[in-house]
This record gives sequence, C-alpha cells and structure tokens, in this order.
Amino acid sequence: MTYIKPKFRHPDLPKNAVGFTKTDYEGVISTLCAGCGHDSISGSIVQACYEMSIEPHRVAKLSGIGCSSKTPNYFLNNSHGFNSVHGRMPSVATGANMANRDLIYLGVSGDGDTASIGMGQFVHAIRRNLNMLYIVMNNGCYGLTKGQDSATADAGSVSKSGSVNPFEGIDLVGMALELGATFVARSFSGDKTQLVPLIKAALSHNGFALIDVLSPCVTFNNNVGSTKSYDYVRDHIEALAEIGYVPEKEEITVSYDSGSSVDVELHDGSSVQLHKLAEGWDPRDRQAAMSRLQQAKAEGEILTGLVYVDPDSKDLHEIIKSDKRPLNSLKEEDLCPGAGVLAMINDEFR
Ligand SMILES: Cc1ncc(C[n+]2csc(CCOP(=O)(O)OP(=O)(O)O)c2C)c(N)n1
Ligand code: SF4
Ligand SMILES: [Mg+2]
Repeated sequence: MTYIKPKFRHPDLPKNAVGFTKTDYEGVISTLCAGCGHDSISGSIVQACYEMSIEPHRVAKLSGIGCSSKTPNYFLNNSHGFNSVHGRMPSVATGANMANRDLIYLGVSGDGDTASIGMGQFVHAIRRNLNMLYIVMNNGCYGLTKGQDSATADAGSVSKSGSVNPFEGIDLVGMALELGATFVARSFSGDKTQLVPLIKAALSHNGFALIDVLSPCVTFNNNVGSTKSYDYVRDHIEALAEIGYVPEKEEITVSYDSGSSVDVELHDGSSVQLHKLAEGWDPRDRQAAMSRLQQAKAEGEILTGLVYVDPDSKDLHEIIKSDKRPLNSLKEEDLCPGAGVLAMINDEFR
C-alpha cells in the first residue's frame, strides 16, 4: 500500500529550535493529482512552520470543501484540525479563535470555497480582522467537481473543453484591500522563494492575513487559453519586490539602498524586508496598493508579493476587548457576575 508513509526517520535529521525535524510538520501522503499546485503550497506551509519553530500543537488548521480544502491532511499531522462544510471555514475559525486566542489559526480554502458559497463568511472574517492566516489555493476552477469555471476565472479564459468564460473574475486581493484587510498578499504555488517568507510574515501578523496563491489545476485548467495555467502564470507574473523574513531574535545584517527597500516590523517583533521595490511602491499605503493593482490588471500582469500590510493592526479580540483567557478556563463567577452587577446595568437605562 504505497499511500502509507514509512515512520522510519534518519536519526541525524536536523532539528529546529523546539526539537522537531521537518518531517514532524508533514501529513499523510497526498492523494491529489501529480503536479497539482496545491501540493507545492502544502510543502511551503511545512517549510515555513518548521523554520519558524512553531510547536505543531499550537496550530489549528481549518478548511472547507474542495481539493484545496483536503490539503490540511497533507501537512501538520500533529496539529489540531477541522475540515468543515463548503464555504464555512471562516465561521468555524471565528468560533475557535473567540474561544481560545492562544492557538495559531491557519485556514485553507479554494477559489470556489471562498469566492462563491463562502463569500459571505469570507468578507466578515476580513471586516472583523480575525487573527488568522487565510490561504486561498486559487486555480480558477472547481477542481474537486471536475473543473467548472469558478468566480475567480478571468473573463475570456478558455476551459479545457474550449468554452470561453463570459464573466469578469473576482479579484480576491482587490476585494480584501477594499474591505480593509490588514495583510494582503498574492503568490504562485511554483515560487517557494516568495511564498515561504510570505507565509511566515502572515503568521506573525496580528489580524487577518490573506494570501491568494495561484495554484494551477493540472487536470482541468492547465490548457492553452486558461489564465490560471502554469505557462500563463509564469509568463505574466510581476513581483512587487524581493521578500525576506527576519525572525524576532535575529539581527538584520543586510542593508539595501533606501528608496528601493522597506523593512516592516511585525507584531511579534519579527520583520519583513522588501528589496528592489517596484517604483513608487510602499506596502503600508493602501491607496497605492489599490491603484498599483488596477494598473497591473490593465496591463495584463499578475502582481505578486506583499501587496499591503498594516503593522499597527488590531485584531478582533483587541477591538471588542474580550477576556484574554480561553473560554473553557472561565469560572461561573466570570461568566455570570451576579444580581448586583445586573442591577447596576439596569440602573444605567433608567
Ligand atoms: C453545500 C455544497 N455545495 C456544493 C458542493 C460541491 N462542491 C464540492 S467542492 C466544490 C468546489 C470546489 O472548488 P474550490 O473551492 O475552488 O476547490 P478546488 O477543488 O478547486 O481546490 C463544490 C461546488 C458541496 N460539497 N457542498
Ligand atoms: S483535480 Fe485539479 S485541483 Fe484537484 S487535485 Fe487534481 S489537479 Fe489538483
Ligand atoms: Mg479551485
């Protein structure tokens, strides 16, 4: 049975700062099609979490339904997991995060799962600035149900069967910016050099972090005429900057010309270094991000990298001033402050 992963590990495998090897961050063997972009994204998640020395039990991975939503089974086997219903991952993530803010929330979704059935949930998670990393594995189609166009398929994109999509595609990055998202990025499954530091930065961000990852479906949407195929994406990609992630305790040693570089300090003390910035670009300027995105669209480019970040972002817990303790540790007297307090509240309305 080739789908069973051998448990044997070389005793000299390198370990990270918390004593885990990279294989401790893997999952079961993938059953996705060979060459599917989603598997490369899983690999980047494994690498990012290993390199960040995250203890696997501190992560909660959540997903909806789709080939993309199956991937949490293929990474972080030792973490908490919840595979929810189609498009409902954000509400499960919201509930879990509200109940216990101490975990790291990693949501995985597809373009169908997010941009159609889950759209209502997705926009409210952004609006509330829920502290989570939300990865969309975007292949422009419903891979699991045999490749129908999704809402992110570009107008004019040609399907494998030759039909032309007549509808405008929804740009999740543009929409997230408009909704006030505090960390917005786009990447490509085939570009680990960019994707791994983006995942690390997103996990260090305090609030909602979206990474829209173009992730070709080799079985149903990799044909000539598709704007989500490997060839098309590689030919049209335009990176905003080179990106590096510097962990909290590490000193920044490389210095670049000011004007072409920006260092953004994140909530946990780590920082993102951006080099060779696109002209006139500042990732902390929402308006500049929105107009650069529009410009790219008009020029037929696919803009990748960290599009926008708000380093002073306040997450949902800070906004609503919720209790820092996990709900299951609250006592009856915390949850029900008694008749005296109730009388005081009622008096305020008299
Ligand atoms: C309520 C509900 N409606 C429809 C479906 C059928 N369905 C399963 S996956 C899917 C879309 C998957 O597309 P996407 O989220 O882009 O994931 P991909 O397979 O492309 O990674 C649909 C429509 C379902 N499972 N549940
Ligand atoms: S059908 Fe497409 S999205 Fe699904 S596993 Fe195969 S290549 Fe990936
Ligand atoms: Mg899809």
